[in-house]
Amino acid sequence: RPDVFTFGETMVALRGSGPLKLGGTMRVSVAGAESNVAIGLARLGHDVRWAGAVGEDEAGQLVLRTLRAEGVEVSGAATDPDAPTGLLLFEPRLPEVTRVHYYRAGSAGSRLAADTVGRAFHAAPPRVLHLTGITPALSPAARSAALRALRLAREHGSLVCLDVNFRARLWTAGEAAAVLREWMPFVDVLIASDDELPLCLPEDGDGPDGTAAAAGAGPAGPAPDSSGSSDSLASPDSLASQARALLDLGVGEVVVKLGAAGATAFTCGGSLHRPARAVRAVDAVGAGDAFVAGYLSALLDGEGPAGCLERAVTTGAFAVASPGDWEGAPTRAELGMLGAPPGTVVR
Ligand code: KDG
Repeated sequence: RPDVFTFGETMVALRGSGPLKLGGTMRVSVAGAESNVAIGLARLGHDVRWAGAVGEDEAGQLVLRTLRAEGVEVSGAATDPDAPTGLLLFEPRLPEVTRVHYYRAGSAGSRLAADTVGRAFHAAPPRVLHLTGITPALSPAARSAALRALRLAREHGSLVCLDVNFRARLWTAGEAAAVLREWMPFVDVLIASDDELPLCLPEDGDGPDGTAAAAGAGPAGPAPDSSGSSDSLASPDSLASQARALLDLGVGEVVVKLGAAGATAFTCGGSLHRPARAVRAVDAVGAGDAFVAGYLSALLDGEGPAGCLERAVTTGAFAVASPGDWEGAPTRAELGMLGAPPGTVVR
């Protein structure tokens, strides 16, 4: 069995160095939450498969070539002759703030078919299925593809990991909640930032014990890009009660990303917090995906929540400390580099 199967939209990503409207040069790469996770896992030595759809264009070739070069198996991916590969522009506006512009409506990736995912899953049922809440936001077809994967995972006994990754540019909090709440019975490991948890909880009054109804999932929903930040922290009590409600629904582990404040894992056995690792922040984009890669890597190695959190905050820190979504992801041998004193030269 492969370790992990994941799928979603991966786009060509252009990264500038200042305000986009001023022009200038941009660096060409690829980005997609699920493929970021796939690359992170492949760097750590895992057998990872990615499926998605790209256009029959050079941009699509760049996506597939990059993933292959990173050791991600892409034979299950589809090429759509009738739609282009999507595009994403990153505009660093302040050291701490990056603006994202999508050109993905009607893209090949957003037209991902359930059959593509079904075929790729059947070809080699994985130990872990990883998906994100971005895919169902792309189109009804992509939403059906995700549901097909969830059903197949249950049939084949694959563990399901879901990273909520709420994207306010793609759908509303209400739309997201309607889908994610239905998915909860399939999910074994739920990863979310603190303000995304309410999207997964039953609506007010529907909670298993009526206590943890969707507090905070008001009309505005989570912050536009819910990457977890220390100034939006829910109180520890409300986090714990929301996590408990999700565990009561049958989710095995609820892992809450708290940005610079670290992460907390909740299981039936209790909760465990791990602070973030100190690094000089260069680019926070992709940190959540790197965190997931580290968490799943340790889980596949048989580690418990403490080991999973430890590797997750380490891989997350590597992502924050390097430009790009996935470029700085560590190999297994590099994991120990973090925390070396300034000026360290590895010879
Ligand atoms: O987590 C970073 C990714 O989310 C981003 O680079 C691209 O997948 C992406 C998205 O849809 O926002």
